[in-house]
Amino acid sequence: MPFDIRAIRRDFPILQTTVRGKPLVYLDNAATSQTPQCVIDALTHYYAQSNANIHRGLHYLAEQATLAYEETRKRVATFIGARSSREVIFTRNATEALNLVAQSYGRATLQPGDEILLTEMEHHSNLIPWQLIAKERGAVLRFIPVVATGALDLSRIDTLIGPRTKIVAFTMLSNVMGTITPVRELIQRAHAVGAVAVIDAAQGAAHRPLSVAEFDCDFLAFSAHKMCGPTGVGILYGKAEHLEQMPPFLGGGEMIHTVELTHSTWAEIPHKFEAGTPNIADVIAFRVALDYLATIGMDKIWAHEEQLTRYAAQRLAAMKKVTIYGPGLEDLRDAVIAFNVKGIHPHDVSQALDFEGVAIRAGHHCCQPLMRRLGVAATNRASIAFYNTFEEIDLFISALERTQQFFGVAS
Ligand code: 7TS
Repeated sequence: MPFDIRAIRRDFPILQTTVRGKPLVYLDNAATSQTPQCVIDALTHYYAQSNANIHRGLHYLAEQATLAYEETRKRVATFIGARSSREVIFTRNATEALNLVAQSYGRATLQPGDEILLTEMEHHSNLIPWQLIAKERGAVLRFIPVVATGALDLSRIDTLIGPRTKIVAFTMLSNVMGTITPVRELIQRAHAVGAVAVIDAAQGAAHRPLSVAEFDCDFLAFSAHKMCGPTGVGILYGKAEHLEQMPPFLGGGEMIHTVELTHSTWAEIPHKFEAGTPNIADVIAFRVALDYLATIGMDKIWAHEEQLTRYAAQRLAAMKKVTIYGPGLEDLRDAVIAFNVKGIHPHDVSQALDFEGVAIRAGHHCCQPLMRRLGVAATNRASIAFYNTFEEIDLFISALERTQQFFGVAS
């Protein structure tokens, strides 16, 4: 199917709306993506036609809802190249998926003095869970540094990874700088010392084709809401051999095999990790989002976004008094650009752009250690999705030029 941007944009009702009387230019996709009509329809259809609790009732609706929910699990498995849908666990978001690994795998395996290797560019969601479990188990956190170009500095990796390293957890794609991390290389390094590799694909899964089988990662986490799906659905992929050994994360209904008053046994994976009534409607609608992305093609999505990101970075770089953080114009960068405008606080830039209908994010982007590394308290961030256009980048840049003029720091 050809990449027809006009047709794609018609699929998203929100992209037809205006904000403060201006056409919406949505460049906050790293925070959450917009939702196509087919996903909205799937949600309405579920509540109108097949609402029931799953995995328990024997009536028609319960059966239909259960089938549809499990259908999404199979769809996710295919989408990420997992060997089996048993390796796909539904959580609330990527954050909960990463906490699950830390609280279950981490608590069961970490010994005092063991090391967890992270990077300096992690989102707090892939940092705090490890801080919590490291403190509890007496484990030590180590960090791969980030250099000025936003890349990971692997020159001293041999001093950071070794026999004490038990977990290596890192993002596929920086949610601040758009840096693409060397996923395969890091996974191989982790496995070479017997550590497990945990991939935070919250950004990565939305932008590039990925295969957990090809990566050979042990765990991978992402969120549906960053890839055209509803909010409230996260995915944890885990190799069956790990998941089978791991204790439950949360206890309650539907995760048990037998229950006595004082002890219990657990259901098979993946159900062992899905206590209580899950987010049925949103999981079911997420299948439609994955079908939608697959119909367009993740390779085409990546190719379009790559061009747009390059164009946006070039236009920003051509402006005076604008600093871009992370990869240079010649380096690979994916969908995310952090920048500051000299003399204007990022919150003011963001607010001024909002008056023009342009939505970006300003702040620390849940990456306070990275902000310190970059020597700033906050940045602006424009983040791109496949439904964005070159015209929208132009509107963003001209709104930014007017902002500079308004604040008297015109280039
Ligand atoms: N990891 C990365 C790399 C992220 O970018 C985010 C969310 C998360 C984990 C957490 O995802 P959640 O769905 O569990 O919240 N990032 C952002 C962002 O950059 N702006 O808003 C949310």
